[in-house]
Amino acid sequence: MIDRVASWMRAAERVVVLTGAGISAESGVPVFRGAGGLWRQFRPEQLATPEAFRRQPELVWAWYLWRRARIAEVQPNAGHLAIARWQQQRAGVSLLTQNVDGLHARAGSVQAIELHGSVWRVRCAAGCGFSTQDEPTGAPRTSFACACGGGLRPDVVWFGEPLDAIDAAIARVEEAGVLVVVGTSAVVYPVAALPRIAQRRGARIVEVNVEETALTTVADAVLRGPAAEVLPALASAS
Ligand code: BJW
Ligand code: ZN
Repeated sequence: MIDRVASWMRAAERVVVLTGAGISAESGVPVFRGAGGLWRQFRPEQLATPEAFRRQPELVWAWYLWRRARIAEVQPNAGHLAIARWQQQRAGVSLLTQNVDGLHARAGSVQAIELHGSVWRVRCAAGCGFSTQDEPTGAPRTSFACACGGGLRPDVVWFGEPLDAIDAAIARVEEAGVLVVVGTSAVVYPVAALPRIAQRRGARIVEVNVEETALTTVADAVLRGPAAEVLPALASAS
């Protein structure tokens, strides 16, 4: 199967890689759903919504600062690195990620579209337009007030909020010959719709995941296994 997928990738003018939390699992970043998932300890509607932030900004910020601290102490893995190398070695490989951890950039990927934002970016919740980027190597953030008098929030996409980059992502997958979907449960929309959009335009859909997902029956090929093993193997085969 891996050789078949590798030959599709060689033949494709444009390859798009779409990643989810599973690609960072082997770096030690907890996924959202399933065993060890972040949502097991915290209900999403408690923390990842604009309402939760309005009600309890301190609690929501504490969750993000805890996640930042975990992310800051881990490293990109062989899966992130394989994608970055593809982008450097051949033209036409673009990366869409649902992840907010910034590990693709740390692995050397360029111009990843971060569909759900980044835990390292902060913006004004009152909408004055202020935005800034914190560094994983810096001291933990202690100020949550904007100069305009409003509060600062993590620049991530919560449930019920629009994805600024979704049109750009749709345009990318519509041009793809192959869409490699890595480590996502494929249940959160609108990102979960991207594989079908790509397939309608003729792309081959490849799933890389340790488990069966909502995408498995749609995929043209399924590579079962951890991303940090499957992606380097696919890279050597292609
Ligand atoms: C491995 C592995 C290894 C493990 N190797 N694999 C009812 C029906 C349909 C839709 C809706 C509905 N009700 C509401 C909606 C819409 C809603 C939605 O989709 N909800 C569903 C959950 C029901 N979507 C939204 O609200 C979105 N916005 C929207 O629709 O706006 C409309 C609008 C338009 C115009 C104006 C205004 C509004 C926004 C969604 C935002 C999602 N945000 C989060 C949080 C981001 C910030 C943060 O991180 O705190 O994004 S939720 C969370 O889920 C996060 C993730 O990016 C996202 C996806 O999760 P992911 O990556 O798939 O992770 P997991 O844990 O689910 O899966 C991990 C996978 O890895 C598993 O498959 C494992 O097997 C695998 N794995 N180890 C390979 N080593
Ligand atoms: Zn402000």
